[in-house]
Amino acid sequence: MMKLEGALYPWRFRVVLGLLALMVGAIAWRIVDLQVVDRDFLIGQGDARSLRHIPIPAHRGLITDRNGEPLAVSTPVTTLWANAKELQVAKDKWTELAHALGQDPKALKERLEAQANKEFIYLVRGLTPEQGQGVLDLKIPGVYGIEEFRRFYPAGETTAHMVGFTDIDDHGREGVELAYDEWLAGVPGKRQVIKDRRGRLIKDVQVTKNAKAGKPLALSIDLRLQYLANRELRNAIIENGAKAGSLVIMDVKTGEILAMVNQPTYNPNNRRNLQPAMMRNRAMIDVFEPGSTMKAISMSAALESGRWKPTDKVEVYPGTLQLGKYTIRDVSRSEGPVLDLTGILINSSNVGMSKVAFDIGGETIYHLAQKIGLGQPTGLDFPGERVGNLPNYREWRKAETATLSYGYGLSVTAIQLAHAFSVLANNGRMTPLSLIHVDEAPKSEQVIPENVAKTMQTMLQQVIEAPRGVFRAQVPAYHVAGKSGTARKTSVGTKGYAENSYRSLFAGFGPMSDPRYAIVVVIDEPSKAGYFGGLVSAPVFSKVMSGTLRLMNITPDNLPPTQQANAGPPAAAVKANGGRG
Ligand code: 59J
Repeated sequence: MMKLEGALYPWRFRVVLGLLALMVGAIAWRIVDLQVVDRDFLIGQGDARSLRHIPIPAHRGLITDRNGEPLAVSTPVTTLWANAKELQVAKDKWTELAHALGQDPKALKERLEAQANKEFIYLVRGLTPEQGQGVLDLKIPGVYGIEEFRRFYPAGETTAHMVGFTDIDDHGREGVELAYDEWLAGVPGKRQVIKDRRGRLIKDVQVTKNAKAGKPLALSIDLRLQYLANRELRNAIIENGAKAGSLVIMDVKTGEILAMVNQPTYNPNNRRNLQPAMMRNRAMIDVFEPGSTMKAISMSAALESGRWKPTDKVEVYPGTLQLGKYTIRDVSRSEGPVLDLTGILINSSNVGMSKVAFDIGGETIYHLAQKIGLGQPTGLDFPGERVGNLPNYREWRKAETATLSYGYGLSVTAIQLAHAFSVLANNGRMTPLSLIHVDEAPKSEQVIPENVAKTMQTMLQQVIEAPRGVFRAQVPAYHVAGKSGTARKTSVGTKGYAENSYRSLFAGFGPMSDPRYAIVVVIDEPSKAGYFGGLVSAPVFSKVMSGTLRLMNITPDNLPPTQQANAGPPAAAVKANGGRG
């Protein structure tokens, strides 16, 4: 007879059964626990390990000139990065990768070894999408690509200082790119993706936040004028062996800056070997003593005082004026011992100007200089912009009054000087400066009486058109006005002025029938034949004003009688206004 073992030990059977039941129960509980109780937590944890948010780059706003010509354009680029940990298993592919990236295989190897533990390192940034895809197609484990945008500057060095540039992360770093960064930048979006354990993208899930594109910006500048200004300034710098220079063109009615160029300049699309001197937007960040261009402001103050009219006479003989131990000198001999106010401007007599200044007082000149913006904030807030300095002496001594009247002891920027001359050109009305295209002229303020401004226009026209005038500033077919200046530069270290380094200036406007454009030319340290503003800077003014009036289709106001009927080529126009070209 067979006997069941279990029957022999019934307690054992029950123990095994009980244990089995317990195990089943535990498993069942764990299933319930995982599937029901901890479900949400676990799904969340799982997703966190595979669902990722990656940023969607925002398209940076287009910068254009006033006519819509592109000046800063965002183009899509591919940036390649690597999970260096993952790349360690593909050491055999490193040389191939280096060649594809155009990098030195040894240098890449050193980098990958030094950063072997990093899960994210940049391999190369800003490739064209085609170049980037070419490398990705090699399918080297651990090599990935991301889409970015990079700025391209179609006008290159011509607009470099004005437009500025962005850094590698596409944030504004200089110029308008920096000043208007918030406006241009936009807001990056977010995209949800699923990645595997190694960070490889498996699936695009959804866009959780759309990228908000930056806004476009139309500048006040006219690219055609910018090219013209840059070309003429560069030629003059080379011809005169000068160190640097600036040129500004303004619309006197709207306050818009139509062109602003500096030399030396740089190519913003290739910033290797960039020297600080090339990057300076000198027209706004360099200050200088305006020298004799200041006489236009001092003379306005004299006329406004009501004590002087253009034909009033002043003795300038013998061309020097002693003030204690201080001597004021005229550089060139004046046409006579006595000059009227227009004559003081034409001959650029420091002595004559000083005598007028003593009569009206330094404060009178100071107040006008202040109202017209010299040494004052422009409101443009351009990165690095300087304000300059207009000192207000508590007690105006003769020497200070004299030197202020002919342009020393104060410092200004080229932009401020252009703004001041634009007020004279705009019949005494000052319009706020703008680097941005404005649709209609903003409100202007009468800072000089209209009749004074108009008288100054006539006097400054004489400075160019009179027999002893600055004939090199004349513009064929148009009447223009302006003032030259030649200022000794203050020498660093010493308190005085350098013997042999000068700044050649010219500030003017036209056409006289209805002044529209003001131009300032600054040439720093001309070192060839001459250095007088009337010799070095006046011809640049002439060429740039001439080109500007033609490009802007301004009707000639100085055609010789025979040509007025059928406005032909204005070749003989210079002779018609008594020119001495
Ligand atoms: C000048 C000065 C320096 C500063 C002088 C230019 C003064 C002065 C002390 C000597 C050359 C030079 C405060 S010159 O701008 O008078 O533009 O075509 O730098 O006078 O007192 O060997 N400009 N320039 N002066 N300083 N301090 C004339 C004049 C001017 C010309 C020519 C000839 C100076 C007509 C200048 C021009 O109008």
